[in-house]
Amino acid sequence: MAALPGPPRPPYALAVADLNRDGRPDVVVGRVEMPGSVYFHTGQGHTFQEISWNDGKGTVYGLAFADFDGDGWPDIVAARSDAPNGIWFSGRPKTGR
Ligand SMILES: [Ca+2]
Ligand SMILES: [Ca+2]
Repeated sequence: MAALPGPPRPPYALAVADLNRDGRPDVVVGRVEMPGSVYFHTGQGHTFQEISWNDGKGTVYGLAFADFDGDGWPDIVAARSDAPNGIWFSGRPKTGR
């Protein structure tokens, strides 16, 4: 097993997508009332670099990916409870429901 970096935080949703389009799958985690994480595969052994995403509100219970704004980069869409659902474009949050 390769442990993902950072302190232990309970995940609630997890998905895999190549968000930075380097050909290596990355891991996206959503949590309960704390920011989620994107773990970018570094390509150096079983190591990952963590970047946080979202505003840490509510509970992320569903994750999906598509290029919603047509810039060629996958965006994160999250289903949440107790917070607006939202699409995160390259780190810039746009929420709405
Ligand atoms: Ca990647
Ligand atoms: Ca995009």
